[in-house]
Amino acid sequence: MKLIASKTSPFARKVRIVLAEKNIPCDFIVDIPWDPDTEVPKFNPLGKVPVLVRDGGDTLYDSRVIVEYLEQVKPWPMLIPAEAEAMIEVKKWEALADGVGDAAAAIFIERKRPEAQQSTDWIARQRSKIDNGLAAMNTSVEGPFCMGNSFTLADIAVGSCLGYLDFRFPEIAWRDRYPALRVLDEKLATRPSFAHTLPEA
Ligand code: GSF
Repeated sequence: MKLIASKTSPFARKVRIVLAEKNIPCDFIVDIPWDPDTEVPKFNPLGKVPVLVRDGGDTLYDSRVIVEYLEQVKPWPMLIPAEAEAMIEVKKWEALADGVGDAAAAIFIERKRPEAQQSTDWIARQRSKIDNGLAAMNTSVEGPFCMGNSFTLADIAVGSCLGYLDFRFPEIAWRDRYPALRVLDEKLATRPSFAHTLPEA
């Protein structure tokens, strides 16, 4: 299997952490979808990373489909609970964390445009999604993990999102306002799967 991704994408990091936690071998092909010579559209018509290329050439996207697939391929250690309520709760966490990542990535892209073309309203709207999303996560963390004693995909999605904010928007300083997320992040940072996949330019 091959994972086509950038080293900065929070969605790709989610997949990389799942691969590491499940100890699934996978080649990592770095491709930045914004580069003029990107090959991503050959693998994903949406031109987005991450893309998983299965042995045999079939491709999977997006990150939520990929992690679901990896859970099917190698159920242990279990990252998505089998029990329906807990499974939906994990998916809700993932949607929330991915949504914060989407809003942060949208601001990053907007700020790349010439200053006169940037929309301050659009940036403010995305910023409120980040702030509201972080506040919702902070009040929902049960401890020690998002959903109590079990380490799940919820923690992987949240940790990836927080790492992206540190990387692109350190000025948000989320640790000062969201103590439960700070404690969670400190715990997650001790796992090799998180330590070895930190975003880098
Ligand atoms: C989001 C992927 C995405 O936005 C997923 O895989 O979960 N829902 C999707 N990827 C960005 C890079 S990053 O911000 O993570 C991407 O590939 N953007 C290129 C583009 O043309 O939008």
